Order: sequence, then C-alpha cells, then structure tokens
Amino acid sequence: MNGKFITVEGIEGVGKTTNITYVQQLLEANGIDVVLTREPGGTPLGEAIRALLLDAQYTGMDPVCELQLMFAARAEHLARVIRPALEQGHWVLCDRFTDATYAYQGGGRGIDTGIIARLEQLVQGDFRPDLTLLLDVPVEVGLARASDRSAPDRFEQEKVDFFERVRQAYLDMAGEYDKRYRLIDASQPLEDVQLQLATVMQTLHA
Ligand code: T5A
Repeated sequence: MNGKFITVEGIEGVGKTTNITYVQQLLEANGIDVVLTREPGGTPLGEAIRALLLDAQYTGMDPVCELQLMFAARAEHLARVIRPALEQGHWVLCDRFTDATYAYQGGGRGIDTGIIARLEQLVQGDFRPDLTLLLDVPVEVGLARASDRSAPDRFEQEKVDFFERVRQAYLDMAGEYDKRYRLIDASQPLEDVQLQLATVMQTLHA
C-alpha cells in the first residue's frame, strides 16, 4: 500500500472533529490526497451501526455486543474505504480506530485486551496505523466541551470514572507504542493545539 494511515484519538470533546480538518489542510497543502473518515462509521452500513451504538435508547447494551458491533463496522470500513484508498495512494485520516476499542471497551468496560486483540487480528491482520495523534485533556475539560455542544449520546452518559479509565488506557498505549503515537496537549487554546499538530506533521514530511 502506498498511502499512509493516520488516526486521531482521545476522549469525548477533546477536539478530534475540530482538528482533523486542520490536519487534512496541512497534508493537502503538501500535495497529498486525503480521504477523511471516521469510526464507528465511514460506510453506509458502518454509519447505520454507529447510529445503533450511539443511540441512548440502548443504554446498558451488553459490552460484548458493543465490542462486536465496533469490529463489524470496522471490517466493512477497511474493505470498502480504508484499504482501497491506501492502495490508490491516498492518505487516510481517520477519526478514531481500533485504539478506541482498546480504550473504551478494554479500559472503560473492562473487556480483556486479549479478546480485543483476537478480533483485531481477525478483522485487520497485521494492519495498523502509521501514525496516531492522541489529543489529551483532563476528563472534566473534555466532558464540559462535549456537553456545551450537543445532547449526550449513549457513551457521553457514562460517569467520570469510565472516562478516567478510557483516558488512562490511551496514555498507556501512547507509552507502549511511542514510535507510532504523538501526544498533543489539547487543553491549550485551539491555536496552540494546531501549532503542536503542525510541528508533528512537519516531522512526518522531513
Ligand atoms: N467508540 C468508538 C468506542 O467505544 N469504541 C470504538 O472502537 C470506537 C471507534 C464515537 C463514540 O464511540 C466510542 C467513542 C465515542 O464515545 P464520536 O462522535 O466519534 O463518538 O466521538 P466523540 O468523542 O463523542 O466526538 P466529539 O465530537 O464529542 O468530540 P471531539 O470530536 O473530540 O470534539 P470536537 O472537535 O467536536 O470539540 C468539542 C467542542 O470543543 C471545542 C469545539 O469547538 C467544540 O465545541 N473545542 C475547543 N474549545 C477550546 N479549546 C480548544 N482547544 C478546543 N478544541 C475544541
């Protein structure tokens, strides 16, 4: 595959959606064709699964059901969008990917990471992101930003403890996979966050 696969991760309200288009602009300014996509979602079937996953009427969904829906949407996304785009030489910029599963279903829900790794192997084989931008803020900052913006979805109804575990799982992965991860302090004003992102993306071209 010719293109690079870049993922953007972090807890709710950290600024992924706000900043991913900025990263897209940085890449496009360097003449790179970018496919912007998201998880769960990214395909018609994936977006239908996303609607089920975020719908607050399914509060209390069984964690194993939730886990399998994440990977079901991902299999479709890989087959129809991500792999074909990379094979055509595009770079793919994805708002969340499998690290979100390790963080939310692993860290947050407490599902054994060995089980997640088995599903990851089934769905992805050895395929992994080339770069992961982890936007990090304290949980209370992220939740306040998210709640200012819209009514809470099924995940946003979780308690602070849940998001503390999710954040810690992300920080643990950033430590373990330090070659792939770049940690961005997203508690700063937006201009400072974007300066950090521009610096990281510059080193990618160098
Ligand atoms: N999920 C997903 C799993 O459990 N497992 C998985 O495997 C996957 C793939 C998806 C949900 O699914 C879960 C995780 C999620 O709960 P989502 O909509 O993709 O949901 O994710 P959310 O985190 O809910 O997305 P949000 O839109 O809430 O958060 P963002 O995108 O991080 O934040 P954004 O950009 O919308 O910004 C939020 C607000 O903050 C402001 C923005 O203007 C906006 O109003 N803001 C700032 N304000 C001040 N300073 C800054 N630096 C700011 N940056 C942004």
